[in-house]
Amino acid sequence: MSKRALITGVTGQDGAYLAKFLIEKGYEVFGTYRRLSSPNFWRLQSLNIADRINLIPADLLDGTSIVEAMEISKPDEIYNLAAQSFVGASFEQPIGTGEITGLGTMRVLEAIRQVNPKVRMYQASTSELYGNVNQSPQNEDVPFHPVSPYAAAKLYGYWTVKIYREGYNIFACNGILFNHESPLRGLEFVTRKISNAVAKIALGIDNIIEIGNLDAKRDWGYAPEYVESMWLILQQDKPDDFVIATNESHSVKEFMEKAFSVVNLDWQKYVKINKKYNRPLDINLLLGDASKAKNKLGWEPKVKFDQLVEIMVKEDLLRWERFKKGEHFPWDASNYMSETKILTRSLKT
Ligand code: NAP
Ligand code: F7E
Repeated sequence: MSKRALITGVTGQDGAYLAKFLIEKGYEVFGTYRRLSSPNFWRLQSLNIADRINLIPADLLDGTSIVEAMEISKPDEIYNLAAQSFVGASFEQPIGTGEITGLGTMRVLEAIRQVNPKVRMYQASTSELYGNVNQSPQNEDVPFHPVSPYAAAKLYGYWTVKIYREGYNIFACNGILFNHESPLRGLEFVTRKISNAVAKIALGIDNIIEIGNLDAKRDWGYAPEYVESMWLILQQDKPDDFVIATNESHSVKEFMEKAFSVVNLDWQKYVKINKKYNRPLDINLLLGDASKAKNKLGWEPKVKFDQLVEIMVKEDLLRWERFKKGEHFPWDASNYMSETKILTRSLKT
């Protein structure tokens, strides 16, 4: 009989890639989605898997709906990916972020404890837990020092996982994933914001990108590879926590330079600094050490920085070209106010 997996947050970047990966492994995949006034299935549609997932409405704010999702799906494995995941927004909505990203994890663990403690659970923990540490690279033993409401909420989630593992013997694991990106990344995150802007500028649809802290450095990997590590973590004999990273760190400025070089343009002509994108606190440098994952899971990243940037810029170029030709395809641009203005303007010209 095929294994059953329940993914919270299946409509997000990682949820979509993980669902595809598990379907290809022969799993029966269930995924939770939020009831919104407009459906948000563009990622599942663009991967051609929307009709291969059993979709269940559930919200991490509502514990009853998670219990219900567990009862419907009867999973062997739960991947808790749902979160208010944008660090910037966590400063504007700190309470909501705490409720969803922090307490939401406890609601999933409680549902497991009550419905079926044998279920294995993956928790989407994050390199944001490290905050501004002095120790680099960061491995599983480096102490946490969160510097955002998002990171504080994730820290709560991280510890609840450990408490339920040790206290109730639940197979619950933290994947401490460093930033991972893809063409399915939300447009508010810096990498996709840049790849999307570069595509528009190269095609003459736009002429500027406004950006915040160019000096921040991140360890950026490729999301489709990172979701494989989530599955590997749950296939081990014992529950454990793992850092997943590329062991390379690059600045936002380097990302910008590389992205513009893909379309043979000089980035400095198009970039404007706007302080409104700065955060009250930001992390200067993140650099992961994923040796434990390599040794125990056999996981290693293949796509590195330059290739990642190229993949993202080329896919956004393709999208804007298809849009200009009048094609209809699953895409997120129309969900964003800034893009809607450009879409309308382009249609008129
Ligand atoms: P994402 O694209 O922002 O997806 C988040 C998902 O959570 C979406 O499906 C969203 O649904 C759902 N969600 C938000 N609020 C919810 C609620 N109240 N109840 C139920 N679902 C809710 O994030 P991602 O990049 O795929 O990341 C997946 C997870 O990994 C997140 O927990 C994130 O914090 C964590 N993480 C991400 C990275 C990274 O670099 N990507 C690194 C480390 C950890 P809608 O579609 O309805 O908004
Ligand atoms: O910012 C700087 C910004 O929003 C990266 C989430 O998936 O990864 C992600 O969090 C850096 C920061 O990602 C802009 O200040 C400059 O220093 O793309 P980001 P993030 O905050 O690293 C972690 C691992 C997660 O867990 C999160 O869920 O880029 N930056 N200018 C900017 N960032 C944005 N968004 N927009 C700018 O204009």
